[in-house]
Amino acid sequence: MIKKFSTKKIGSALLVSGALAASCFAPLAQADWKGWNVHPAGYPVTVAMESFIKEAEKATDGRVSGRVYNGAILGSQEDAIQMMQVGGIDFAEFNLGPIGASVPEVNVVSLPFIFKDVEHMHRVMDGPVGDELSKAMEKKGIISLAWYDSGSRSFYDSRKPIKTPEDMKGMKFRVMNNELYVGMVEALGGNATPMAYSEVYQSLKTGVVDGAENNWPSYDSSNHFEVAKYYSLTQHLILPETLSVSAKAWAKLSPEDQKAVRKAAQDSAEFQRKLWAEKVTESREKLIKAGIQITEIEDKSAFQDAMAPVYAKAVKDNPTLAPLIEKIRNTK
Ligand code: BDP
Repeated sequence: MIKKFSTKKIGSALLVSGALAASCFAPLAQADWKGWNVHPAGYPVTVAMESFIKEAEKATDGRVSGRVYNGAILGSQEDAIQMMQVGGIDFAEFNLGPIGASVPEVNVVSLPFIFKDVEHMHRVMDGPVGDELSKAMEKKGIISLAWYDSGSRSFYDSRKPIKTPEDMKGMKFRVMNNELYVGMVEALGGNATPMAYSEVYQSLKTGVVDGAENNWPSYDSSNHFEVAKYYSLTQHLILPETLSVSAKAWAKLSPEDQKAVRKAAQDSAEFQRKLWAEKVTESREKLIKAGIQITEIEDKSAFQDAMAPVYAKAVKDNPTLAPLIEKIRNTK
């Protein structure tokens, strides 16, 4: 009697031998990278990250590929920074604010009003200070490949316009995870509580906090404007962001592939900066139509002067910040 093989069995036998053949003949292991992202689809960071991983795949003939997980579904930014340090995620786009909690040198960019404007921040980050911060991050397992933009952050709240620091008295603001920001809000007379980004909408809505602070595109995409309509243009922070790869994933690449992936990251940063500029205008126009109340603050000196103790404490806690502050101030 001829023994009949079920097609299912033949199929799985073929699959197994196929997989064996692939693993024997593949020239190099293929890296399938997991990418962390806090933002939603369509946000400039998201679009640029997707373009990065696609270009990296092309440039390495598929030896690197990956997927971007949006909306912080892999965990909060605070957790993701730690996950990257142990190789639990392979690439991510982080704001340098929360990175300062793990890499103290990076706190220099979180000193309020340290940059004159976005162009100054670009000159600093594209020069020796940017390189120094990359090296400090590398020592902590985070390989920064390119700097992305996130504009300037201003306060918004559900109660009233902020024209002077006195207006912040008695109000509670959410800040990103970094003690320095708690000190910043307290020096201005308010109260602050660090909180994950995903929790802010509900906290504003229910009055757990009165306000938060962010740039135009995030104020828009997070829908915080719906529950905190007073946007007061303090522009106290201009924070760079980083497209990074975990040191563990990076070490598995050949030098040629590292070069190709770095190039894909830098091209994506150029793309992101263009998308960013467009998004700022789009969000501002949309939110004005939606009825938010903007407060322009021509003279920011009261806010700036109040930052002296914040700088003093930051330098006392971490003396390596002093020369970095100098270098940023000397960057024309
Ligand atoms: C956005 C940043 C994002 C932060 C968020 C926040 O791009 O990385 O998570 O602010 O405030 O502007 O948490």
